[in-house]
Amino acid sequence: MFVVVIGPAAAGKSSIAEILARDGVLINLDAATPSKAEIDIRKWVKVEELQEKYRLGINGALLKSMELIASMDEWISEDKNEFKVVDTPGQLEIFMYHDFGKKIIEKLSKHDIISCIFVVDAQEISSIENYLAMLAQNAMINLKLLIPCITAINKIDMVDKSRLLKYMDIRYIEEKIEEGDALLKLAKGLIDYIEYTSIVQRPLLVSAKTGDGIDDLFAAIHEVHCSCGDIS
Ligand SMILES: Nc1nc2c(ncn2[C@@H]2O[C@H](COP(=O)(O)OP(=O)(O)O)[C@@H](O)[C@H]2O)c(=O)[nH]1
Ligand SMILES: [Mg+2]
Repeated sequence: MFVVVIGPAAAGKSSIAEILARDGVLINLDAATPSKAEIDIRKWVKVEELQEKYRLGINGALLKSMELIASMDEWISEDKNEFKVVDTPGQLEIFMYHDFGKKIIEKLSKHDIISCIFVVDAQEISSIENYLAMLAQNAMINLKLLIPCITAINKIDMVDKSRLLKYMDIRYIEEKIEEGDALLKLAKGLIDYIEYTSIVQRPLLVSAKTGDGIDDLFAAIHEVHCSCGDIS
């Protein structure tokens, strides 16, 4: 199985990928960041070299790196018995907007089944609106990549866990939305949209630092393929 770890910069993707790969193989596709991964894309593609060669800024060079990675085969480990964790750069648009991310997923799917983990930073979820926006992003990733994607809310050691657990209760969200006005319709529509599009609906609260929730994350990764994606 490939487990592709996606998410914004500094959410903790690499930290989680390293933990998940303890009993498997770590593949680093972030061509900008040195990594201890067994398979490191920087052996073939380095962002700083692309910047110089194509006269690109950091973002353009990272996009270029994903284009090259999508057309390469060297980095794909073919052993079907292995648990392969794929770490990615923090440019979410690679997966949500451009087709390079999709091409990389298609390439992987020729070799083995794939799960995806969408890692977000718990500290960024300071309101129900932020929580809903985060779920909508996960729904978009599901839609764009067509693979089951588990949301892992990381750095749970840094926030009040009970507040996040409240947001995860759909009745609490509906109550709060009723109290608001301007964005009422949008938020209600968003809940319907998320329920309709999300394959995996229950976000997991984890901490790469303390190890909290990591067992649940492992279980969800294995469960997502065994139960046709329904872990809600
Ligand atoms: N407190 C805390 N810090 C974390 C956690 N996970 C990652 N970090 C820190 O967040 C920063 C970014 O982590 P990194 O894994 O490099 O994020 P990435 O850019 O998404 O790959 C680093 O300083 C990590 O030590 C966590 O669960 N709790
Ligand atoms: Mg990283």
